[in-house]
Amino acid sequence: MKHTSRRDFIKITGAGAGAMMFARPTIKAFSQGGEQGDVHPGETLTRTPTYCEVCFWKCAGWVYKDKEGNIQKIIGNEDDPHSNGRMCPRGTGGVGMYWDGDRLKTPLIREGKPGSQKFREASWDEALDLIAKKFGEIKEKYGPESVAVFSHGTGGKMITHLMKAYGSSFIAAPSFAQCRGPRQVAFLSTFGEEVMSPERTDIRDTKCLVLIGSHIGENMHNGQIQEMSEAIDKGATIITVDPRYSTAASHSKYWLPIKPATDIALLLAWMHVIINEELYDKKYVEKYTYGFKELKEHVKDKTPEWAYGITTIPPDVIRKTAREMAHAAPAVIVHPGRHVVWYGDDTQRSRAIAILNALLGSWGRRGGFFVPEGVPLPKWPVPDYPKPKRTWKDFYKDQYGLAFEVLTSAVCDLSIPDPSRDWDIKAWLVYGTNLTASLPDTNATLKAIDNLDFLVVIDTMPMDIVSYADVVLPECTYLERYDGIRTSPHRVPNMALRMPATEPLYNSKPNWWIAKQLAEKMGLGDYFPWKDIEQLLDWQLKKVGSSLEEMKRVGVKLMKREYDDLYFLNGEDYEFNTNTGKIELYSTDFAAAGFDPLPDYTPHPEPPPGFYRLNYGRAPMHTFSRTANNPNLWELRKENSVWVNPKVAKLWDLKNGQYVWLKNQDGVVSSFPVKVRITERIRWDSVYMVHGFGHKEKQLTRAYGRGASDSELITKVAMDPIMGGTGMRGNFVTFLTEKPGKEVAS
Ligand SMILES: Nc1nc2c(c(=O)[nH]1)N[C@H]1C(S)=C(S)[C@@H](COP(=O)(O)OP(=O)(O)OC[C@H]3O[C@@H](n4cnc5c(=O)[nH]c(N)nc54)[C@H](O)[C@@H]3O)O[C@H]1N2
Ligand SMILES: Nc1nc2c(c(=O)[nH]1)N[C@H]1C(S)=C(S)[C@@H](COP(=O)(O)OP(=O)(O)OC[C@H]3O[C@@H](n4cnc5c(=O)[nH]c(N)nc54)[C@H](O)[C@@H]3O)O[C@H]1N2
Ligand code: SF4
Ligand SMILES: [Mo]
Repeated sequence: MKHTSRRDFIKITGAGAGAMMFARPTIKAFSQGGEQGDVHPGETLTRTPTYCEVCFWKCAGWVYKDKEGNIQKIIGNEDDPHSNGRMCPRGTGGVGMYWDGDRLKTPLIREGKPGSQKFREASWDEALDLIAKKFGEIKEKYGPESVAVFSHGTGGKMITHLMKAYGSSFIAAPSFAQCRGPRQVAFLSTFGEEVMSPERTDIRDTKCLVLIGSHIGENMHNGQIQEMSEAIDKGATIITVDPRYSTAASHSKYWLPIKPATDIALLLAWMHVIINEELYDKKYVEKYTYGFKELKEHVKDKTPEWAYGITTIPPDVIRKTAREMAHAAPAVIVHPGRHVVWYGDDTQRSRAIAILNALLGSWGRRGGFFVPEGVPLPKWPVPDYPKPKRTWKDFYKDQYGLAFEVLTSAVCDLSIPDPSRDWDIKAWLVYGTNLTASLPDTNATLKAIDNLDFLVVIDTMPMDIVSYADVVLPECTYLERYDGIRTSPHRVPNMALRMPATEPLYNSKPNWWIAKQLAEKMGLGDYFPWKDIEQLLDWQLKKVGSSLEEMKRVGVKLMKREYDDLYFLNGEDYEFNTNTGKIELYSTDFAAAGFDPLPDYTPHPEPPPGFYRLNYGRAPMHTFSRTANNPNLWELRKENSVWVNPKVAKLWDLKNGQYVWLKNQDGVVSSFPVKVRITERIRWDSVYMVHGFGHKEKQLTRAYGRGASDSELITKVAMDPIMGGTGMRGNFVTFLTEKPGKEVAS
């Protein structure tokens, strides 16, 4: 067993961070651990509160400025349960988003024909007038549902509020069908509640943490990493199931290098052992669950020997790890993961994870899953939204029965005219999401865009999606604006404030201002009745016993729990929010919607000869495609590489550091070459790369042409029939050592 101290773990996970040199000379400090809060001797710095937007963990921190108003550093807020006073390397480097000289600086309007790459600068008034006019015309001619919205990130709330007031019902985000959707549906059907964000995993107090492809360590979700290192210090057992030797695997007692796409078989075999050896929590299962008999029958023949043939994990390892979990129970977490859209049967895999947790009695128990509580911030009263005439469900009556958010793929499909329909989506408003990198099958996205009458993009950077817009609105960064109060539920209910540390650079504006201005121009001013966001926030905060003035001082405010139920299910009666009022091992929701009520293993396609499965994930110092051009984080990692097993490298005569092009099963070739990294840490049947590189937009002066884009190579999507998740890990690539000619690069 390999115990690693917290210090080591943080050091490993934040690789290179300690030696970080910032591109802007004015930014001197990198704050981690003990350095936090240190102010340079002789300098007088002032500080304002924020919460980070470099990823969706939303850590609260302080932005320090010198006398000239230059931002010097961002450090964690000690009271914040998301960060515990520390930011991750991306959060500290977030200031690079503010300094990036490539930022969008002023509104832009496309000149000439659709598709022309010529934009002219415009005033806010002109750009917003144009949008209001176009949206007005579309509403009149086709109905307001013909304008679809894609949004991601905190500011999206204001924009979606505006568009719901307008009457739009097609409001989609990549956080559902490209990320957490399967786990949300699975946990909701099993426990009647979701896992939420930050996850309600009680990692701090766990005795056994099972990670199934959840690569905490590369996935830098701050509080989660800190709790994991705390648990390791306290002797928790880590079991990592990952075809790749991940950072988490290197800190694990057991690393199970599973054959990709076979996890459900392993999960069923674990259930088999736990039930057969009577290791499950009998009292809990009897009192709180529904369908144990059916489950027992279902996994009767799912022996470790059966799973061995599928997963390549030896039977004795399956038995030993099942026993480890049971011995730690109920202080055990089979982690639900987060980006779970892999193979198209992901809701069933997530269900298997949920069921395993139920057998172990970990839901609602210390060291398992706690019960989070949020702050109920009131909404400023506004008129009801108009009732939409159409929703996406009207077009997918017999499909994706358990999806409860709009599918991004449905918006794309409905934007392409089809003779079987007399109605199409005509325009998109895209806020804070780089769709050509975030949605798989880029060509389908581009085809939909080609068919639009009008595309508006609100972004901070000239990202790829921006180049397709008819109108571009430059938002200021999170460091230059207010946003809604962060109230994500946690062990202790809490609120965090984001306020401008400095005036917006250039001619950029905050989302709340953009939404309110547009609302007024569109005759929807009633939906934005407050004078400015300060008035709104102060009103909301006063209703819960605080004020804007107080939040500016403290940044984070911890509140009292209303209910003393952080852990429950120790024998008390409890009614779950499911059809049966019980934890559903056997899902009545799934049965009613025509899906297998108990998860089953189904085989998935294997790589064709000469091809390797395209596996992808995160790098600790980058977030998706949004940070590739950030001067501070770019310094830490300028491009991605493709991980290749030594056996494969030998076969192809590849050398470490050599550049290759990747070609997928459909003949799509990466736009740019990518550096080979030869390593035993990846199985011979797969290659691995970090998502978010290979930018094609030349205005991104640092990120342009660096590395390869996984999204581009993900042309085959395995749709999850249950909720429309876009399974992305069924794509296969091969190597091209020469720059491909025109005929292959089509
Ligand atoms: N191939 C592939 N696809 C994936 C994934 C993957 O690993 N591989 N991951 C999936 C997952 S888990 C997720 S959650 C999604 C993420 O999907 P996205 O959130 O779309 O990811 P990004 O590529 O970071 O795009 C964010 C965009 O918002 C802009 N932006 C950043 N800050 C602001 C701001 O304050 N205001 C405005 N207006 N814009 C801002 C950035 O410049 C960028 O254009 O992607 C999914 N898609
Ligand atoms: N630094 C950083 N951290 C982030 C983000 C970021 O952009 N940057 N994004 C955040 C977001 S929104 C999300 S959703 C999360 C995503 O983070 P996770 O939920 O942890 O991501 P996954 O993509 O599910 O997991 C990637 C891992 O799955 C493994 N894997 C691939 N195929 C299989 C398989 O068949 N079986 C098993 N068992 N494992 C497999 C890969 O080898 C890799 O180690 O990260 C979050 N944290
Ligand atoms: S985990 Fe890092 S990038 Fe994400 S919000 Fe926290 S500090 Fe920011
Ligand atoms: Mo995600």
